[in-house]
Amino acid sequence: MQYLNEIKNKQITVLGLGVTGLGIVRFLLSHGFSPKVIDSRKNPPGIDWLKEHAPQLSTHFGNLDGAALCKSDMIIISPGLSLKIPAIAKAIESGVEVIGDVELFARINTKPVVAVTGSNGKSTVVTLAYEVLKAAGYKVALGGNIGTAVLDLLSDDFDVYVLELSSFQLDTSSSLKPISATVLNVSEDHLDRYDSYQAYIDSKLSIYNNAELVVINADDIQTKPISRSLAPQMSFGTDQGDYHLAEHNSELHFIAKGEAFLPVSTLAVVGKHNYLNTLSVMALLSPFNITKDQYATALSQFHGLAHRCQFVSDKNGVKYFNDSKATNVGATIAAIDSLASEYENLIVIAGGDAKGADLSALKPYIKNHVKALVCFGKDANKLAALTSKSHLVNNMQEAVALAQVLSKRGDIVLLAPACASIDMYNNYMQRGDDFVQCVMEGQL
Ligand code: UMA
Ligand code: ADP
Repeated sequence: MQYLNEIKNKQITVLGLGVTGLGIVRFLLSHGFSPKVIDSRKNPPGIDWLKEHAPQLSTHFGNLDGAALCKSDMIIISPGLSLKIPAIAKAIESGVEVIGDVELFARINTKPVVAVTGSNGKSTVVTLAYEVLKAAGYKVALGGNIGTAVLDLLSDDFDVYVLELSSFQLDTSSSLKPISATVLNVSEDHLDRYDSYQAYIDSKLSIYNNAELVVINADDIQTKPISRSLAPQMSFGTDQGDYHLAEHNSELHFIAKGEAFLPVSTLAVVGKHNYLNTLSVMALLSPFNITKDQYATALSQFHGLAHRCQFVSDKNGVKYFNDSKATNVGATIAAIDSLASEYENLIVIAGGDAKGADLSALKPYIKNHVKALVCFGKDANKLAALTSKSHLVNNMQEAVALAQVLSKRGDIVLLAPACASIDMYNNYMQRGDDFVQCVMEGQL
Protein backbone atom coordinates (compact mmCIF):
# COMPACT_ATOMS: atom_id res chain seq x y z
CA MET A 1 0.00 0.00 0.00
CA GLN A 2 2.76 2.35 -1.13
CA TYR A 3 0.26 5.06 -2.08
CA LEU A 4 -0.90 5.45 1.53
CA ASN A 5 2.66 6.38 2.48
CA GLU A 6 2.62 9.17 -0.09
CA ILE A 7 -0.46 10.77 1.47
CA LYS A 8 0.21 10.05 5.13
CA ASN A 9 0.82 13.71 5.98
CA LYS A 10 -2.14 15.10 4.05
CA GLN A 11 -5.20 16.66 5.69
CA ILE A 12 -7.95 14.38 4.34
CA THR A 13 -11.65 15.18 4.45
CA VAL A 14 -14.25 12.46 4.00
CA LEU A 15 -17.26 14.15 2.42
CA GLY A 16 -20.49 12.22 2.93
CA LEU A 17 -21.22 9.70 5.68
CA GLY A 18 -23.46 7.08 4.08
CA VAL A 19 -22.34 3.61 2.91
CA THR A 20 -19.39 5.07 0.97
CA GLY A 21 -18.30 7.56 3.61
CA LEU A 22 -18.31 4.90 6.31
CA GLY A 23 -16.24 2.60 4.09
CA ILE A 24 -13.69 5.39 3.56
CA VAL A 25 -13.56 6.29 7.27
CA ARG A 26 -13.14 2.65 8.33
CA PHE A 27 -10.37 2.13 5.76
CA LEU A 28 -8.49 5.31 6.69
CA LEU A 29 -8.79 4.62 10.43
CA SER A 30 -7.43 1.10 9.97
CA HIS A 31 -4.35 2.60 8.27
CA GLY A 32 -3.66 5.22 10.92
CA PHE A 33 -5.29 8.28 9.32
CA SER A 34 -7.55 10.71 11.22
CA PRO A 35 -9.72 12.30 8.54
CA LYS A 36 -12.18 15.11 9.06
CA VAL A 37 -15.74 13.94 8.37
CA ILE A 38 -18.33 16.23 6.77
CA ASP A 39 -21.89 15.63 5.59
CA SER A 40 -24.47 18.22 4.55
CA ARG A 41 -27.14 16.25 6.42
CA LYS A 42 -27.61 17.07 10.12
CA ASN A 43 -28.02 13.37 10.88
CA PRO A 44 -26.17 11.33 8.23
CA PRO A 45 -26.72 7.55 8.21
CA GLY A 46 -23.23 6.77 9.61
CA ILE A 47 -23.42 9.12 12.61
CA ASP A 48 -24.09 6.43 15.24
CA TRP A 49 -21.25 4.22 13.99
CA LEU A 50 -18.89 7.19 14.11
CA LYS A 51 -19.95 8.21 17.64
CA GLU A 52 -19.35 4.66 18.85
CA HIS A 53 -16.15 3.78 16.98
CA ALA A 54 -14.33 7.04 16.27
CA PRO A 55 -15.62 9.83 18.55
CA GLN A 56 -12.16 11.47 18.36
CA LEU A 57 -12.58 12.50 14.70
CA SER A 58 -13.35 16.11 13.88
CA THR A 59 -16.79 16.39 12.23
CA HIS A 60 -19.21 18.87 10.72
CA PHE A 61 -22.80 17.90 9.94
CA GLY A 62 -25.11 20.41 8.26
CA ASN A 63 -24.67 23.09 5.58
CA LEU A 64 -21.42 22.66 3.62
CA ASP A 65 -18.87 25.42 4.15
CA GLY A 66 -16.72 26.11 1.07
CA ALA A 67 -13.97 27.88 3.04
CA ALA A 68 -13.62 24.90 5.40
CA LEU A 69 -13.42 22.46 2.48
CA CYS A 70 -10.69 24.56 0.89
CA LYS A 71 -8.46 23.89 3.91
CA SER A 72 -8.20 20.16 3.04
CA ASP A 73 -5.38 18.70 0.96
CA MET A 74 -7.64 15.98 -0.36
CA ILE A 75 -11.40 15.38 -0.27
CA ILE A 76 -12.74 11.85 -0.70
CA ILE A 77 -16.30 12.46 -1.81
CA SER A 78 -19.40 10.22 -1.81
CA PRO A 79 -21.19 9.59 -5.12
CA GLY A 80 -24.49 11.10 -3.96
CA LEU A 81 -22.89 14.56 -3.95
CA SER A 82 -22.48 16.46 -7.21
CA LEU A 83 -19.12 18.09 -7.91
CA LYS A 84 -21.12 21.15 -8.96
CA ILE A 85 -22.41 21.89 -5.45
CA PRO A 86 -20.98 25.44 -4.95
CA ALA A 87 -18.94 24.65 -1.81
CA ILE A 88 -17.38 21.62 -3.53
CA ALA A 89 -16.81 23.43 -6.84
CA LYS A 90 -15.06 26.17 -4.85
CA ALA A 91 -12.71 23.64 -3.23
CA ILE A 92 -11.89 22.09 -6.63
CA GLU A 93 -11.25 25.55 -8.07
CA SER A 94 -8.88 26.40 -5.23
CA GLY A 95 -6.80 23.32 -6.10
CA VAL A 96 -8.01 20.73 -3.58
CA GLU A 97 -7.83 17.23 -5.03
CA VAL A 98 -11.32 15.66 -4.99
CA ILE A 99 -11.57 11.91 -5.62
CA GLY A 100 -14.09 9.15 -4.98
CA ASP A 101 -13.63 5.94 -3.00
CA VAL A 102 -13.22 3.96 -6.25
CA GLU A 103 -10.25 6.16 -7.15
CA LEU A 104 -8.57 5.56 -3.80
CA PHE A 105 -9.27 1.82 -4.24
CA ALA A 106 -7.73 1.91 -7.74
CA ARG A 107 -4.59 3.68 -6.53
CA ILE A 108 -3.98 0.89 -4.02
CA ASN A 109 -5.45 -2.31 -5.50
CA THR A 110 -3.19 -4.71 -7.42
CA LYS A 111 -5.73 -7.45 -8.28
CA PRO A 112 -7.79 -7.77 -11.50
CA VAL A 113 -11.04 -5.80 -11.62
CA VAL A 114 -14.04 -6.63 -13.80
CA ALA A 115 -15.89 -3.32 -14.15
CA VAL A 116 -19.55 -2.94 -15.13
CA THR A 117 -21.65 0.13 -15.80
CA GLY A 118 -24.76 0.86 -17.87
CA SER A 119 -28.22 2.25 -17.32
CA ASN A 120 -29.78 -1.13 -16.53
CA GLY A 121 -28.72 -4.65 -15.62
CA LYS A 122 -25.56 -3.71 -13.68
CA SER A 123 -26.48 -5.48 -10.43
CA THR A 124 -27.75 -8.55 -12.27
CA VAL A 125 -24.59 -8.78 -14.38
CA VAL A 126 -22.10 -8.28 -11.54
CA THR A 127 -23.93 -10.81 -9.36
CA LEU A 128 -23.98 -13.40 -12.13
CA ALA A 129 -20.30 -12.73 -12.91
CA TYR A 130 -19.53 -13.15 -9.21
CA GLU A 131 -21.42 -16.48 -9.12
CA VAL A 132 -19.68 -17.78 -12.26
CA LEU A 133 -16.21 -16.85 -10.94
CA LYS A 134 -17.05 -18.46 -7.60
CA ALA A 135 -18.22 -21.65 -9.32
CA ALA A 136 -14.87 -21.65 -11.14
CA GLY A 137 -13.00 -21.59 -7.83
CA TYR A 138 -11.88 -17.94 -7.72
CA LYS A 139 -11.84 -15.99 -4.45
CA VAL A 140 -13.98 -13.14 -5.69
CA ALA A 141 -15.22 -9.88 -4.15
CA LEU A 142 -18.41 -8.14 -5.26
CA GLY A 143 -18.98 -4.47 -4.54
CA GLY A 144 -19.46 -0.88 -5.65
CA ASN A 145 -22.83 0.63 -6.53
CA ILE A 146 -24.51 -2.70 -5.70
CA GLY A 147 -24.25 -1.74 -2.03
CA THR A 148 -20.82 -2.60 -0.59
CA ALA A 149 -18.30 0.24 -0.51
CA VAL A 150 -15.19 -0.83 -2.45
CA LEU A 151 -12.84 0.16 0.38
CA ASP A 152 -14.65 -2.24 2.72
CA LEU A 153 -13.40 -5.03 0.41
CA LEU A 154 -9.81 -3.95 -0.01
CA SER A 155 -8.29 -5.50 3.09
CA ASP A 156 -9.35 -9.02 2.21
CA ASP A 157 -7.43 -11.58 0.23
CA PHE A 158 -9.24 -11.81 -3.11
CA ASP A 159 -8.16 -13.09 -6.54
CA VAL A 160 -10.49 -10.76 -8.43
CA TYR A 161 -12.93 -7.90 -7.84
CA VAL A 162 -16.24 -7.54 -9.67
CA LEU A 163 -17.36 -3.92 -9.40
CA GLU A 164 -20.65 -2.27 -10.30
CA LEU A 165 -19.89 1.37 -11.06
CA SER A 166 -22.40 4.19 -11.34
CA SER A 167 -21.73 7.21 -13.51
CA PHE A 168 -21.26 9.21 -10.28
CA GLN A 169 -18.48 6.85 -9.18
CA LEU A 170 -16.86 7.00 -12.63
CA ASP A 171 -16.91 10.82 -12.53
CA THR A 172 -14.54 10.83 -9.56
CA SER A 173 -12.14 8.07 -10.63
CA SER A 174 -9.47 7.92 -13.33
CA SER A 175 -6.88 5.32 -12.25
CA LEU A 176 -8.91 2.11 -12.56
CA LYS A 177 -7.36 -0.36 -15.04
CA PRO A 178 -10.01 -3.07 -15.41
CA ILE A 179 -9.11 -6.46 -16.88
CA SER A 180 -12.44 -6.11 -18.69
CA ALA A 181 -15.03 -3.34 -18.70
CA THR A 182 -18.49 -2.83 -20.18
CA VAL A 183 -21.20 -0.27 -20.67
CA LEU A 184 -24.15 -2.67 -20.83
CA ASN A 185 -26.63 -0.25 -22.40
CA VAL A 186 -27.54 3.41 -22.24
CA SER A 187 -30.93 5.01 -21.77
CA GLU A 188 -31.94 8.28 -20.13
CA ASP A 189 -31.28 8.46 -16.40
CA HIS A 190 -29.92 10.87 -13.80
CA LEU A 191 -30.56 13.92 -16.01
CA ASP A 192 -31.03 15.88 -12.81
CA ARG A 193 -27.25 15.53 -12.26
CA TYR A 194 -25.94 15.95 -15.84
CA ASP A 195 -26.07 18.98 -18.15
CA SER A 196 -27.13 16.79 -21.09
CA TYR A 197 -27.84 13.19 -22.06
CA GLN A 198 -24.48 13.18 -23.91
CA ALA A 199 -22.69 14.19 -20.69
CA TYR A 200 -24.28 11.17 -18.95
CA ILE A 201 -23.21 8.86 -21.82
CA ASP A 202 -19.65 10.26 -21.74
CA SER A 203 -19.49 9.55 -18.03
CA LYS A 204 -20.49 5.91 -18.66
CA LEU A 205 -17.97 5.52 -21.49
CA SER A 206 -15.11 6.66 -19.26
CA ILE A 207 -15.13 3.10 -17.80
CA TYR A 208 -13.21 2.04 -20.95
CA ASN A 209 -10.24 4.33 -20.18
CA ASN A 210 -7.27 2.05 -19.38
CA ALA A 211 -9.35 -1.17 -19.73
CA GLU A 212 -7.49 -4.22 -21.03
CA LEU A 213 -10.64 -5.54 -22.73
CA VAL A 214 -13.55 -3.35 -23.87
CA VAL A 215 -16.92 -5.15 -24.00
CA ILE A 216 -19.62 -3.36 -26.00
CA ASN A 217 -23.30 -4.05 -26.66
CA ALA A 218 -23.62 -4.62 -30.42
CA ASP A 219 -27.34 -3.71 -30.22
CA ASP A 220 -26.64 -0.32 -28.65
CA ILE A 221 -24.32 1.99 -30.58
CA GLN A 222 -24.16 4.34 -27.59
CA THR A 223 -22.03 1.76 -25.71
CA LYS A 224 -19.17 2.02 -28.22
CA PRO A 225 -16.08 3.98 -27.16
CA ILE A 226 -15.96 7.41 -28.79
CA SER A 227 -12.22 7.54 -29.32
CA ARG A 228 -10.50 4.57 -30.91
CA SER A 229 -9.28 2.60 -27.95
CA LEU A 230 -6.13 0.53 -28.33
CA ALA A 231 -7.55 -2.21 -26.11
CA PRO A 232 -9.05 -5.30 -27.78
CA GLN A 233 -12.83 -5.13 -28.16
CA MET A 234 -15.50 -7.79 -27.78
CA SER A 235 -19.21 -7.50 -28.28
CA PHE A 236 -22.47 -9.13 -27.24
CA GLY A 237 -25.89 -8.73 -28.81
CA THR A 238 -29.17 -10.37 -29.73
CA ASP A 239 -28.12 -11.77 -33.08
CA GLN A 240 -24.81 -10.07 -33.71
CA GLY A 241 -21.49 -9.84 -31.88
CA ASP A 242 -18.89 -12.27 -30.52
CA TYR A 243 -21.46 -13.47 -28.01
CA HIS A 244 -25.04 -13.68 -29.28
CA LEU A 245 -28.23 -15.75 -29.36
CA ALA A 246 -29.12 -18.28 -32.07
CA GLU A 247 -31.09 -21.48 -32.64
CA HIS A 248 -29.03 -24.66 -32.47
CA ASN A 249 -30.70 -28.09 -32.74
CA SER A 250 -34.06 -26.25 -32.57
CA GLU A 251 -33.20 -24.67 -29.24
CA LEU A 252 -32.12 -21.09 -28.50
CA HIS A 253 -28.47 -21.04 -27.40
CA PHE A 254 -25.86 -18.70 -26.05
CA ILE A 255 -23.31 -18.60 -28.89
CA ALA A 256 -19.77 -17.89 -27.75
CA LYS A 257 -17.33 -16.98 -30.54
CA GLY A 258 -19.09 -19.20 -33.04
CA GLU A 259 -19.70 -22.13 -30.66
CA ALA A 260 -23.17 -23.13 -29.38
CA PHE A 261 -22.04 -22.86 -25.77
CA LEU A 262 -25.16 -23.59 -23.68
CA PRO A 263 -28.94 -23.53 -24.27
CA VAL A 264 -30.57 -20.41 -22.80
CA SER A 265 -32.78 -22.77 -20.77
CA THR A 266 -29.70 -23.41 -18.56
CA LEU A 267 -30.33 -19.97 -17.07
CA ALA A 268 -32.85 -20.10 -14.21
CA VAL A 269 -34.15 -16.56 -14.91
CA VAL A 270 -36.04 -15.66 -18.07
CA GLY A 271 -36.47 -12.63 -20.33
CA LYS A 272 -34.43 -11.46 -23.29
CA HIS A 273 -32.69 -8.82 -21.19
CA ASN A 274 -31.38 -11.56 -18.91
CA TYR A 275 -30.07 -13.52 -21.90
CA LEU A 276 -28.17 -10.38 -22.95
CA ASN A 277 -26.93 -9.92 -19.40
CA THR A 278 -25.58 -13.50 -19.50
CA LEU A 279 -23.83 -12.90 -22.83
CA SER A 280 -22.17 -9.82 -21.38
CA VAL A 281 -20.91 -11.92 -18.45
CA MET A 282 -19.42 -14.45 -20.89
CA ALA A 283 -17.58 -11.67 -22.76
CA LEU A 284 -16.41 -9.95 -19.56
CA LEU A 285 -15.08 -13.19 -18.10
CA SER A 286 -13.36 -14.34 -21.29
CA PRO A 287 -9.91 -13.49 -19.81
CA PHE A 288 -10.52 -16.14 -17.10
CA ASN A 289 -10.39 -19.93 -17.32
CA ILE A 290 -13.98 -21.06 -16.84
CA THR A 291 -15.39 -24.34 -18.14
CA LYS A 292 -18.80 -24.99 -19.65
CA ASP A 293 -19.75 -27.09 -16.60
CA GLN A 294 -18.82 -24.28 -14.22
CA TYR A 295 -20.97 -21.88 -16.27
CA ALA A 296 -23.86 -24.36 -16.29
CA THR A 297 -23.71 -24.70 -12.49
CA ALA A 298 -23.74 -20.94 -11.88
CA LEU A 299 -26.41 -20.13 -14.50
CA SER A 300 -28.79 -22.83 -13.30
CA GLN A 301 -28.50 -21.67 -9.68
CA PHE A 302 -28.97 -17.95 -10.38
CA HIS A 303 -32.55 -17.02 -9.49
CA GLY A 304 -32.25 -13.27 -10.04
CA LEU A 305 -32.26 -10.43 -7.55
CA ALA A 306 -35.10 -9.17 -5.37
CA HIS A 307 -37.24 -6.30 -6.75
CA ARG A 308 -36.25 -7.08 -10.37
CA CYS A 309 -39.29 -8.51 -12.19
CA GLN A 310 -39.82 -10.73 -9.15
CA PHE A 311 -42.93 -12.90 -9.05
CA VAL A 312 -44.90 -12.01 -5.90
CA SER A 313 -48.12 -14.00 -5.89
CA ASP A 314 -51.02 -15.39 -7.90
CA LYS A 315 -54.29 -13.98 -6.55
CA ASN A 316 -57.45 -15.27 -8.19
CA GLY A 317 -55.62 -16.04 -11.40
CA VAL A 318 -53.91 -12.62 -11.55
CA LYS A 319 -50.10 -12.72 -11.27
CA TYR A 320 -48.34 -9.88 -9.45
CA PHE A 321 -44.72 -8.93 -10.29
CA ASN A 322 -42.47 -6.55 -8.35
CA ASP A 323 -39.97 -4.63 -10.52
CA SER A 324 -39.47 -1.72 -8.13
CA LYS A 325 -35.83 -1.50 -9.33
CA ALA A 326 -37.17 -0.27 -12.68
CA THR A 327 -36.19 3.28 -11.76
CA ASN A 328 -35.89 4.52 -15.35
CA VAL A 329 -37.69 4.23 -18.68
CA GLY A 330 -35.29 1.61 -20.13
CA ALA A 331 -35.88 -0.83 -17.27
CA THR A 332 -39.66 -0.44 -17.43
CA ILE A 333 -39.58 -1.11 -21.19
CA ALA A 334 -37.49 -4.26 -20.59
CA ALA A 335 -39.99 -5.49 -17.98
CA ILE A 336 -43.04 -4.84 -20.18
CA ASP A 337 -41.26 -6.40 -23.16
CA SER A 338 -40.27 -9.57 -21.37
CA LEU A 339 -43.65 -10.14 -19.64
CA ALA A 340 -45.65 -9.22 -22.77
CA SER A 341 -43.96 -12.04 -24.66
CA GLU A 342 -45.72 -14.48 -22.29
CA TYR A 343 -48.87 -12.69 -21.11
CA GLU A 344 -51.45 -10.69 -23.02
CA ASN A 345 -52.80 -8.09 -20.60
CA LEU A 346 -50.57 -6.05 -18.34
CA ILE A 347 -51.68 -3.56 -15.73
CA VAL A 348 -48.66 -1.41 -14.88
CA ILE A 349 -48.22 0.60 -11.69
CA ALA A 350 -45.73 3.44 -12.23
CA GLY A 351 -44.63 6.77 -10.81
CA GLY A 352 -42.26 8.54 -8.46
CA ASP A 353 -39.45 10.94 -9.41
CA ALA A 354 -38.64 10.73 -13.13
CA LYS A 355 -35.32 12.56 -12.56
CA GLY A 356 -35.97 14.87 -15.52
CA ALA A 357 -36.22 12.03 -18.08
CA ASP A 358 -38.24 12.15 -21.29
CA LEU A 359 -40.88 9.46 -20.73
CA SER A 360 -42.20 9.29 -24.29
CA ALA A 361 -40.20 6.14 -25.22
CA LEU A 362 -42.73 4.24 -23.09
CA LYS A 363 -45.63 5.19 -25.37
CA PRO A 364 -45.47 2.34 -27.95
CA TYR A 365 -45.02 -0.28 -25.24
CA ILE A 366 -48.01 1.04 -23.28
CA LYS A 367 -50.04 1.25 -26.48
CA ASN A 368 -49.27 -2.33 -27.54
CA HIS A 369 -49.12 -4.27 -24.29
CA VAL A 370 -50.63 -2.34 -21.38
CA LYS A 371 -54.30 -2.55 -20.50
CA ALA A 372 -54.15 0.13 -17.79
CA LEU A 373 -51.47 2.42 -16.34
CA VAL A 374 -51.96 3.30 -12.68
CA CYS A 375 -49.86 6.30 -11.61
CA PHE A 376 -48.90 7.97 -8.35
CA GLY A 377 -46.06 10.06 -6.91
CA LYS A 378 -44.24 13.24 -7.96
CA ASP A 379 -44.35 12.70 -11.73
CA ALA A 380 -47.68 10.83 -11.87
CA ASN A 381 -49.21 13.47 -14.15
CA LYS A 382 -46.36 13.21 -16.69
CA LEU A 383 -46.80 9.44 -16.88
CA ALA A 384 -50.59 9.64 -17.02
CA ALA A 385 -50.31 12.05 -19.97
CA LEU A 386 -48.69 9.28 -22.05
CA THR A 387 -51.95 7.38 -22.57
CA SER A 388 -55.71 7.58 -22.30
CA LYS A 389 -55.55 4.24 -20.43
CA SER A 390 -54.14 5.93 -17.30
CA HIS A 391 -55.54 6.34 -13.80
CA LEU A 392 -54.25 8.65 -11.06
CA VAL A 393 -54.15 7.49 -7.44
CA ASN A 394 -52.49 8.78 -4.25
CA ASN A 395 -50.39 5.89 -3.00
CA MET A 396 -49.39 2.24 -3.38
CA GLN A 397 -52.37 0.92 -1.45
CA GLU A 398 -54.80 2.71 -3.77
CA ALA A 399 -52.76 1.62 -6.80
CA VAL A 400 -52.88 -2.07 -5.88
CA ALA A 401 -56.58 -1.84 -4.96
CA LEU A 402 -57.38 -0.24 -8.33
CA ALA A 403 -55.22 -2.75 -10.22
CA GLN A 404 -57.23 -5.48 -8.54
CA VAL A 405 -60.51 -3.94 -9.72
CA LEU A 406 -59.20 -3.51 -13.29
CA SER A 407 -57.71 -7.01 -13.63
CA LYS A 408 -59.29 -10.27 -14.58
CA ARG A 409 -58.08 -13.88 -14.51
CA GLY A 410 -54.98 -14.31 -16.70
CA ASP A 411 -53.85 -10.66 -16.34
CA ILE A 412 -50.55 -9.44 -14.93
CA VAL A 413 -50.12 -6.61 -12.43
CA LEU A 414 -46.60 -5.22 -12.71
CA LEU A 415 -44.97 -2.61 -10.48
CA ALA A 416 -42.41 -1.04 -12.87
CA PRO A 417 -42.28 2.65 -11.85
CA ALA A 418 -39.87 4.11 -14.50
CA CYS A 419 -38.98 6.55 -11.70
CA ALA A 420 -36.89 6.80 -8.54
CA SER A 421 -38.69 6.22 -5.26
CA ILE A 422 -37.19 9.04 -3.17
CA ASP A 423 -40.29 11.29 -3.34
CA MET A 424 -42.22 8.80 -1.17
CA TYR A 425 -39.82 6.11 0.08
CA ASN A 426 -36.29 5.74 1.48
CA ASN A 427 -35.30 3.57 -1.48
CA TYR A 428 -36.60 1.18 -4.17
CA MET A 429 -36.48 -1.75 -1.72
CA GLN A 430 -38.93 -0.06 0.65
CA ARG A 431 -41.21 0.75 -2.32
CA GLY A 432 -41.09 -2.88 -3.51
CA ASP A 433 -41.79 -4.13 0.01
CA ASP A 434 -44.80 -1.79 0.23
CA PHE A 435 -46.12 -3.22 -3.05
CA VAL A 436 -45.65 -6.80 -1.83
CA GLN A 437 -47.35 -5.98 1.46
CA CYS A 438 -50.32 -4.31 -0.28
CA VAL A 439 -50.66 -7.34 -2.57
CA MET A 440 -50.41 -9.87 0.25
CA GLU A 441 -52.61 -8.00 2.74
CA GLY A 442 -55.11 -6.39 0.35
CA GLN A 443 -58.67 -7.66 0.02
CA LEU A 444 -57.75 -9.74 -3.00
N1 UMA B 1 -26.23 13.23 0.66
C1 UMA B 1 -26.41 14.49 1.19
N2 UMA B 1 -25.35 15.09 1.79
C2 UMA B 1 -24.14 14.51 1.91
C3 UMA B 1 -23.95 13.21 1.38
C4 UMA B 1 -25.02 12.61 0.76
O1 UMA B 1 -27.50 15.05 1.12
O2 UMA B 1 -23.24 15.15 2.49
C5 UMA B 1 -27.36 12.57 -0.01
C6 UMA B 1 -27.11 12.33 -1.49
O3 UMA B 1 -27.48 13.43 -2.28
C7 UMA B 1 -27.96 11.10 -1.75
C8 UMA B 1 -27.93 10.35 -0.42
O4 UMA B 1 -27.50 11.29 0.54
O5 UMA B 1 -29.31 11.46 -2.01
C9 UMA B 1 -26.97 9.16 -0.43
O6 UMA B 1 -25.73 9.58 -0.95
P1 UMA B 1 -24.36 8.91 -0.52
O7 UMA B 1 -23.31 9.39 -1.44
O8 UMA B 1 -24.13 9.06 0.95
O9 UMA B 1 -24.69 7.38 -0.83
P2 UMA B 1 -24.07 6.09 -0.14
O10 UMA B 1 -24.88 5.72 1.04
O11 UMA B 1 -22.62 6.27 0.04
O12 UMA B 1 -24.36 5.02 -1.30
C10 UMA B 1 -23.60 5.13 -2.49
C11 UMA B 1 -24.52 4.87 -3.67
N3 UMA B 1 -25.59 5.88 -3.66
C12 UMA B 1 -25.60 6.88 -4.55
O13 UMA B 1 -24.78 7.01 -5.40
C13 UMA B 1 -26.73 7.85 -4.44
C14 UMA B 1 -25.10 3.48 -3.54
O14 UMA B 1 -25.85 3.19 -4.72
C15 UMA B 1 -23.97 2.46 -3.45
O15 UMA B 1 -24.52 1.20 -3.21
C16 UMA B 1 -23.02 2.83 -2.33
O16 UMA B 1 -22.56 4.18 -2.49
C17 UMA B 1 -21.78 1.93 -2.31
O17 UMA B 1 -21.01 2.11 -3.46
C18 UMA B 1 -27.29 3.28 -4.62
C19 UMA B 1 -27.84 4.17 -5.69
O18 UMA B 1 -28.98 4.59 -5.60
C20 UMA B 1 -27.89 1.90 -4.81
N4 UMA B 1 -27.07 4.47 -6.76
C21 UMA B 1 -27.56 5.23 -7.89
C22 UMA B 1 -28.28 4.31 -8.88
O19 UMA B 1 -28.00 3.09 -8.89
O20 UMA B 1 -29.10 4.84 -9.66
C23 UMA B 1 -26.38 5.89 -8.61
P1 ADP C 1 -28.98 -1.73 -12.27
O1 ADP C 1 -28.05 -2.19 -11.21
O2 ADP C 1 -28.28 -1.21 -13.49
O3 ADP C 1 -30.06 -0.83 -11.79
P2 ADP C 1 -30.47 -4.24 -12.12
O4 ADP C 1 -29.86 -5.53 -12.49
O5 ADP C 1 -30.64 -3.93 -10.68
O6 ADP C 1 -29.65 -3.07 -12.84
O7 ADP C 1 -31.86 -4.10 -12.82
C1 ADP C 1 -32.54 -2.84 -12.80
C2 ADP C 1 -33.78 -2.89 -13.61
O8 ADP C 1 -33.44 -3.09 -14.99
C3 ADP C 1 -34.71 -4.01 -13.24
O9 ADP C 1 -35.98 -3.47 -13.38
C4 ADP C 1 -34.43 -5.09 -14.27
O10 ADP C 1 -35.57 -5.88 -14.51
C5 ADP C 1 -34.04 -4.28 -15.51
N1 ADP C 1 -32.98 -4.89 -16.34
C6 ADP C 1 -32.08 -5.83 -16.00
N2 ADP C 1 -31.25 -6.09 -17.04
C7 ADP C 1 -31.60 -5.26 -18.05
C8 ADP C 1 -31.12 -5.03 -19.38
N3 ADP C 1 -30.09 -5.70 -19.87
N4 ADP C 1 -31.76 -4.09 -20.13
C9 ADP C 1 -32.81 -3.39 -19.64
N5 ADP C 1 -33.32 -3.57 -18.40
C10 ADP C 1 -32.73 -4.49 -17.61
